[in-house]
Amino acid sequence: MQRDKISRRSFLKRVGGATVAINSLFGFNWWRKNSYKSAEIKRIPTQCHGCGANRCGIYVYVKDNRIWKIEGNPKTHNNGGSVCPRGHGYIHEMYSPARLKQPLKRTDNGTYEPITWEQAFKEIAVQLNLIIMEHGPQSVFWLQYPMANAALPFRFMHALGSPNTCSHGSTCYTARNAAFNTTYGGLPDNDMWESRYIIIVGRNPVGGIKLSQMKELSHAKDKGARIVVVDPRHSETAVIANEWLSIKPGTDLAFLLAMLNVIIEEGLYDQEFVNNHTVGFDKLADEIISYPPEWAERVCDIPRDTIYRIAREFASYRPKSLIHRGYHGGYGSGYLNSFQTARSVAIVNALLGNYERKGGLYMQLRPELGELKEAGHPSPDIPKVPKADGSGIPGRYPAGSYSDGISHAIPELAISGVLKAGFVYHSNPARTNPNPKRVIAGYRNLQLLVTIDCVMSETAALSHYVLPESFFLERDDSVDTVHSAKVAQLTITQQVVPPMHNTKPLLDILKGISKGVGIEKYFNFTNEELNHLRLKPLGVTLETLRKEGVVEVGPHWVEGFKPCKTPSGKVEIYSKRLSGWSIDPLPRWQEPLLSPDKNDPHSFRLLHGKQSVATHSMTANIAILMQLSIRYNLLRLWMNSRRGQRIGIKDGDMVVIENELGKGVVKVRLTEGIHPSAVWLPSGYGIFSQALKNAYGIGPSFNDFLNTHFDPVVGHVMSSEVIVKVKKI
Ligand SMILES: Nc1nc2c(c(=O)[nH]1)N[C@H]1C(S)=C(S)[C@@H](COP(=O)(O)OP(=O)(O)OC[C@H]3O[C@@H](n4cnc5c(=O)[nH]c(N)nc54)[C@H](O)[C@@H]3O)O[C@H]1N2
Ligand SMILES: Nc1nc2c(c(=O)[nH]1)N[C@H]1C(S)=C(S)[C@@H](COP(=O)(O)OP(=O)(O)OC[C@H]3O[C@@H](n4cnc5c(=O)[nH]c(N)nc54)[C@H](O)[C@@H]3O)O[C@H]1N2
Ligand SMILES: [Mo]
Repeated sequence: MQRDKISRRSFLKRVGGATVAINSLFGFNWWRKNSYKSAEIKRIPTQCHGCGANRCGIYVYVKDNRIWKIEGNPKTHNNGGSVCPRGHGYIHEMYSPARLKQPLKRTDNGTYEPITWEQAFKEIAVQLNLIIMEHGPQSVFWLQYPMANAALPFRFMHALGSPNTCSHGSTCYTARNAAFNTTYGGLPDNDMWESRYIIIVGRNPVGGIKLSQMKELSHAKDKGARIVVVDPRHSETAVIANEWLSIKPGTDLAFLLAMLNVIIEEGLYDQEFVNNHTVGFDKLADEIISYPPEWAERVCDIPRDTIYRIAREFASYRPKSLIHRGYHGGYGSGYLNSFQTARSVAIVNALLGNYERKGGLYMQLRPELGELKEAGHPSPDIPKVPKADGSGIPGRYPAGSYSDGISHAIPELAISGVLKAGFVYHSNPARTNPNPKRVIAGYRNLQLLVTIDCVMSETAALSHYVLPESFFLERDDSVDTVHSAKVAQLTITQQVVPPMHNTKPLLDILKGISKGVGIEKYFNFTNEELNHLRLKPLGVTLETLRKEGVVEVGPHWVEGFKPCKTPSGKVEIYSKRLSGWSIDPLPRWQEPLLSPDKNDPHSFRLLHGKQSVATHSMTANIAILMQLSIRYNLLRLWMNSRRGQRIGIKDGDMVVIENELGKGVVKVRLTEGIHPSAVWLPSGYGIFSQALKNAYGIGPSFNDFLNTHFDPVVGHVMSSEVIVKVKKI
């Protein structure tokens, strides 16, 4: 109890000023006395924006134009009636004094002055015109969150003539996506609900929250399914698993190759599926002999007997067994071998016929939304120039996707002068990309940087112009789709309350800038018209969608193989396309790029990951979420107890993490729950924008220690290829 009191007090001391400000802005007492009791309660469905990834359906309860509370919309697949801590926390951002309240322009002395929208649009357009005239449209980039509104910036950039639009994907999931695209022709989902044996490799849906997956996992467990978590860390998901395999980080590929070895050598695979629906099995069978569990145990630290047992058990449940498709932690963008690791996950599932089967992986159905051109609106052509970051280009990053690109290449391209101007929309690369010093140097080198955000993020604070977007509860977005289930759903983010400040939604911002650069004909529509058109082919009215918040659109997924969108139409165990690019066409063992120094007891691999109370950098400033972190002592570096003892570190000690790039101080959590070769740092801290007072200066970020890498297949960030020294202060 005592500890809790102290942490709460010290927390309030840190956020003191902000707490007072929040209270006066809320005017909560005034509101409670004057309008709370008599006000009509409206319940408006919309989507939660507390994380970029999920867009859960919620009901917002509004009294007298004030948000009272939110609840999960029980009809949405993504969350089925629940809301996670970040969702509840994020609505507080609406009333935060840190919100941007009007457009801002950087002055010569580095401060910001408020300007009108008209001035902002005019000046940005003039500068954009000059830059395009001198350096061409491809010198302009746009970085954004991948989400429902994403089509609008592509339209804007294509109209300008630039292919350089990218998402945060290169720091998140591009290795995984490219691997599943190569193997299956698309990214499948997991049917954990029906599965009897679930292996999860480096994914933690309970901490890196996806509410639907948490529900599916507990349902499967209740029905007697076996859950195996392969993770160097005893994660929140490992807590509910039957078995936790503490793997040496960066070596999942060895574990999976050995699984393939047992499945093939012992003939445990689905012969019929392999014969009819895959290519290259024989080539894999020839090579896989080199990877028995006896070999793998030396590489990945999982005992050979365990690998044999798991492979046999897992295969015995086929096709109602699956290896989870993963996301970020294990092989999204972590290691040099992440692409081949994700390929191996896809191949194990395919050999057992766990693909397009109940209880296995399956391809979600995507409804075809209507388009603006159907109402005669002109569509700009896709520019023919290649992407400046090299994604999707043979000889550079051939398997990279056009829409994700390589966001962390921007600083380099800005320093070399290839990029001159850019827009950052709903993203914060100065905090979420590797090596902030280099990101800052790169972005500062741009002639024009415009950030569209709701707060003064680290990236906004580098920008020439900062444009405030209305908060998600204050605006309408493009109609969205939810695919992560056996039938697709349409959903929508719609306005719940009027904007509090002088802010605009994205479409109005694009309209404003497009006038001055002569591309306004591409934005001659309202959001309402866009949404009507998106819905038109699906036979759903905007009115119904607004009322329900979510509407199912068929057809339902049915079991059974469908031709893959791969060159052969089959599951490509062997990929000719990869061999044409001089990339291993079969998964073969590949060491991680870096390894800790075995002779130095202070040397560790630095891992990072999600905690339930934070989304990347974007929620750190929310007082109530940061308070939960402090209340539960969440900001600690996990270190293996034996390793700690060896270097004189006790549980709760303060330590310095250091390498050639960065230095940071943090408290240690000694635990048996982490592989001895690594330390693990939660990833929601390290805010250095001084405007974000509740989070400023609290804890380091893994990015402070991470060099700028590009893997050779998709150019992803390799965010776990980082070695640090840890010492007691
Ligand atoms: N609370 C919360 N939830 C989120 C988000 C958030 O910011 N906060 N963000 C959303 C987004 S964008 C994403 S991408 C997902 C991420 O979701 P996840 O990928 O599940 O999250 P992570 O915490 O990055 O990593 C998962 C696990 O991988 C483990 N891991 C690290 N290295 C290795 C390795 O080499 N091998 C293996 N086997 N395991 C390893 C980590 O210990 C961690 O437990 O979460 C989504 N949900
Ligand atoms: N430090 C750190 N770095 C990371 C990660 C991490 O957890 N921590 N995770 C990695 C992963 S998995 C991912 S996916 C990426 C994510 O990388 P980013 O997309 O850069 O991460 P966020 O912190 O979510 O940044 C979102 C930005 O959008 C702003 N924003 C929020 N809502 C709105 C809105 O409605 N409109 C507008 N215009 N802006 C809005 C937020 O204020 C914030 O500045 O980062 C990767 N790198
Ligand atoms: Mo992510």
